[in-house]
Amino acid sequence: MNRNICILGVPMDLGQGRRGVDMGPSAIRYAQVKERLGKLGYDVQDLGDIPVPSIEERTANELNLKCLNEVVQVNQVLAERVSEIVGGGRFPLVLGGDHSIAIGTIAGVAKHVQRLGVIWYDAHGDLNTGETSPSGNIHGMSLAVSLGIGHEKLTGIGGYAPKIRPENVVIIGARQLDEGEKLLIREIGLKVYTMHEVDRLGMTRVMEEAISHVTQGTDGVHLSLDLDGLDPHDAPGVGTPVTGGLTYRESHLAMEMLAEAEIITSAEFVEVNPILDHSNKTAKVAVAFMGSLFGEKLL
Ligand code: HAR
Ligand code: MN
Ligand code: MN
Ligand code: MN
Repeated sequence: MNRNICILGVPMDLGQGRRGVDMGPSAIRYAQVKERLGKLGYDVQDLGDIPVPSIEERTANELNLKCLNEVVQVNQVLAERVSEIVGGGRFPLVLGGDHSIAIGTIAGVAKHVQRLGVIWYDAHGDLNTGETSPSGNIHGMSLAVSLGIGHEKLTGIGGYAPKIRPENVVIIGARQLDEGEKLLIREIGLKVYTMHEVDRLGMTRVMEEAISHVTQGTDGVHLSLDLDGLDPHDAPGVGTPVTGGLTYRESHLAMEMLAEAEIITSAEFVEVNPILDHSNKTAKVAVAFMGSLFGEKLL
C-alpha cells in the first residue's frame, strides 16, 4: 500500500435531494480519520474541502439532470485535484458528499492508469441516465457516466471518455435497481453481486471472486464505497437507506480482504449524512472501515 495519503473532502449535496450530506466530510474528520490512519504509520495530509456552490445558488434544471451545471463544475475541479494527488505519487482518499463525486474522482485517477478496476460497494447500481432515472438525481448516474454512458457534459469531465470499462467493474451489495439499470447491466455484461449472491456465497467467496475480477488486466483498483451499501441498522446516516443490506461484520471483512490483497490504489467514502444519523455513527463506521482498508489488525 502507498504510505502517503491525501484526504480531500467534497461537501457535495447537489447530486441528490436531501440536505445534510454536504456535512459528510466534517463528520468523517470529527470521527478522527487522520489520527486513525496516522497511527498505522501513514503520512496523512488533509487538503481540506473543494468548494461546492450551495443549493440556493443553483441554476435551472435541464433534461432530468438536477443541478447539471454545478455537478459538472465541481467534478471538473475534483478530477484535477485528484489527478494532482495521484501524479504526486500519493493515495487519494476522497470524502463525500453524495455519490455524484465518483465522476470526478474516477476521472482524476483513471488519467494515470492504463486500465482502472472499480469496486462499487452500494445498495444501488448508479447506472441511470437522464432518460432512465426516476429521480433526475445525478448521484444515481455516476457509474454509468464513468463507463461513458450519459450526457456528454458529464461523460466528458476530465477531457476524455470513457474512464473505465464494464469488464473491470464489480458491484457489491446491490438490492435496489431500476428497470433501465437492469437492462444496462445485461447489455454490457456487468458483474454484480446482489444481496442474493452475498447470502448464497458468503462474503469471503464474494470478495475472493471480486478481487480476482477487478485485478484481471488492470493496473490499479478504485474503491467507491457508498455507506448505503450497509444495512441501515449499521449505517443509519444515509439519504437513501434500503433494508436488507450488508452488515458491519461483512463489510469489515471485505475491507480486511482488500487490505490483505493490497490492490486498492484510490478510494472514496460517500453518502454520509450526519443530519439523518445518530451520534455520528455512520461516519464512525466509515472511519473504522478506512482503518481496516489500510491494514489495521485486531491482533
Ligand atoms: N436509483 C435511484 C435513482 O436513480 C436511487 C439512487 C440512489 N441513491 C444513491 N446512490 N445513494 O447510490 O434515483
Ligand atoms: Mn451545500
Ligand atoms: Mn451510490
Ligand atoms: Mn447508494
